[in-house]
Amino acid sequence: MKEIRIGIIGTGVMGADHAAILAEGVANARLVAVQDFDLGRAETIAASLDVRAIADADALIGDPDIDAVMVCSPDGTHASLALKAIAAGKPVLVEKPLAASLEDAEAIIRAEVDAGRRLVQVGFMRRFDPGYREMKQALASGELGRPLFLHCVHRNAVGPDYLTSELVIANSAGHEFDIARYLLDEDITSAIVASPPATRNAPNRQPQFILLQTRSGVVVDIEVFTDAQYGYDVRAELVCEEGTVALDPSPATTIRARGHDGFRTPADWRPRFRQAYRAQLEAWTTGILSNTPCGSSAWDGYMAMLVTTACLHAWKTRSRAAVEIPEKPFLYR
Ligand code: ISE
Repeated sequence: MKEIRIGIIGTGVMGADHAAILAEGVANARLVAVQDFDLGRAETIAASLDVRAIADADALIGDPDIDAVMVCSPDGTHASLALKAIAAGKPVLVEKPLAASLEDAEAIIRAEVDAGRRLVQVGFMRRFDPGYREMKQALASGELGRPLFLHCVHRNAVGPDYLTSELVIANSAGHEFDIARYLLDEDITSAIVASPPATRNAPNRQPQFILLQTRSGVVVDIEVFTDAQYGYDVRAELVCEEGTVALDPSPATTIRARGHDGFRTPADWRPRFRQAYRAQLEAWTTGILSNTPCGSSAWDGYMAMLVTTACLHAWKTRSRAAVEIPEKPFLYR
């Protein structure tokens, strides 16, 4: 079977993580080049993984020895790089968010529709997490009946300095919006947001509590607390007519020490979703080879951004905001 030769744009936290996973070996995939605006950083990673460092992102996208591109550069660059990959006819896995503005996301959708094929996948890796997949299967089996509530918790140990109350919604909560649409298989149509006061550990941002409702009426509540101190913790429970299904965070081992009995929480999302990142890469490259795109499409990335926009409006106006969803192009049906 042919191998997909991959080039990564951006070797910060996520680019470096993807590069490390690819270097360990992913079926059908081979990392061949990395690029970063900090050429020294790209060169260091390239040397350690025995791949090429390319100085310029456009050159990486146009390189005839690169079949597919991963965009892991700062959020503001995602849209223009995705558009260039579409123009070059190359599959592109864009880290979330798809774009920095709705206009840019819409330009990506138009470009894909004009190209007549799906080239963009958005890096909402939770869709490949075994726990979330089992939750979806349990719902699809019908044994639980109709879904009523989806409870979600998203806690980080310590947020980065630049994180504001808006970014808690715009950056972190996006994963919850996408996974809620994936699990429930329907669109989110309204949002309300309430926020407690900032904590003494992070006085410049508030935790957020988001209440969404789907088209059929399922209620989704999301706590996003980026400064929970104790570690990275993601939870989800789907409550249905006949029972519930929940993520079980307990790993295979238990630690008993210093008066505690339990398991360690991961420091951040990378170890927690390691399996999901790997499965996402495998599914992406297998999908390229078989011409069957998978994962979150550009449309899904755009939907997450529309929910974000509604949440920010709801937060600022302290009112319920509707999610205005345009007609879905045929390409994404
Ligand atoms: C980060 O960008 C992520 O993607 C993580 O999954 C999320 O937990 C974190 O809050 C975001 O800042």
